[in-house]
Amino acid sequence: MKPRYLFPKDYMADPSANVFNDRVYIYPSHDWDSGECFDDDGGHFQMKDYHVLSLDDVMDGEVTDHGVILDVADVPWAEKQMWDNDVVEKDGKYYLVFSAKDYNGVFRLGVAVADRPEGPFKPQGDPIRGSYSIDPCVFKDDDGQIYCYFGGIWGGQLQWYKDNKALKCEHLPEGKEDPLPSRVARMTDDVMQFAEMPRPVLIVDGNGKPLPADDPHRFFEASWMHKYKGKYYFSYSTGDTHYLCYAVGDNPYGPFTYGGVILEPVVGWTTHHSIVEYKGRWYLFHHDCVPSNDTTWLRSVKVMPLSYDEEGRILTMKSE
Ligand code: FUB
Repeated sequence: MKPRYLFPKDYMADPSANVFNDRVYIYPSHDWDSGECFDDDGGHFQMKDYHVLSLDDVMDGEVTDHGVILDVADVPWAEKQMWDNDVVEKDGKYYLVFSAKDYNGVFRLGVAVADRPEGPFKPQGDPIRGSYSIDPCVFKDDDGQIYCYFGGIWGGQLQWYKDNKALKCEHLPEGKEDPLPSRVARMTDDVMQFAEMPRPVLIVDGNGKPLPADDPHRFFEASWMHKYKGKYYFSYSTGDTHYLCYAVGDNPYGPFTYGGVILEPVVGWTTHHSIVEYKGRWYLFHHDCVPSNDTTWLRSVKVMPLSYDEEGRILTMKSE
């Protein structure tokens, strides 16, 4: 089945798909042409607000755009660059966790709350204490515990942190050094803060050895977590090597054993995705830059069915 571009009317990226009340809600970043030049720190991604899209038939259904659900002008602590976000439901409330730069140019994660999945979302006055970097994924486990996975290298600033402390000088591991890991923290019961210090998300090979920094399949950004047949699938973008990959673990903290490539290189610098089950089928949501003729900062959200083999391996897909 051919992939489907979901919203040709506008440029959107980083789609976080969730099923709420038997409907699929997609929370993307909202790309636009700000006029900023391309740079390795993502200065060309100057997003100012979030929309939510929804549908009830993934490959054919009409897509509803519910309009702006949060504007950076309404977030007291955030100045600019509203990058990836994700939403989790708890006790009938919806918690949008998002990344944006504060007035010191530092990426933080914030929370905004709504009574309905389509918002509007009311932001908290301050970012999550001890949060840093970008690309939150909020995952609710079967026991109701909520975990936040986050982090991104280069423009996402992860290389400025070690053991949850800011460094004086950035450090980007090279060669056979251990790579910079994504982070995971359990959220408090009110879903407003980290309940613990973030822990590194370890991706290991079949012998239990961490993938080294020069492995083209090491973590870069865009964490996502889903559960399939009782196993925890941590998936992510490899950034500058342009893959979406996954690794499998027995619990939400890992370690996760590298599983393979989900999607071969896509058009555009970034790859970012989410994986969700709806009406008994699994789907990969992601973005590329085909409709904008390979303009890195003008991305379009896509969806395609995703399959597993008998051993639970995700079958690699070719993007078109
Ligand atoms: O959309 C801005 C950034 O580009 C995201 O945070 C990254 O994951 C990449 O898609």
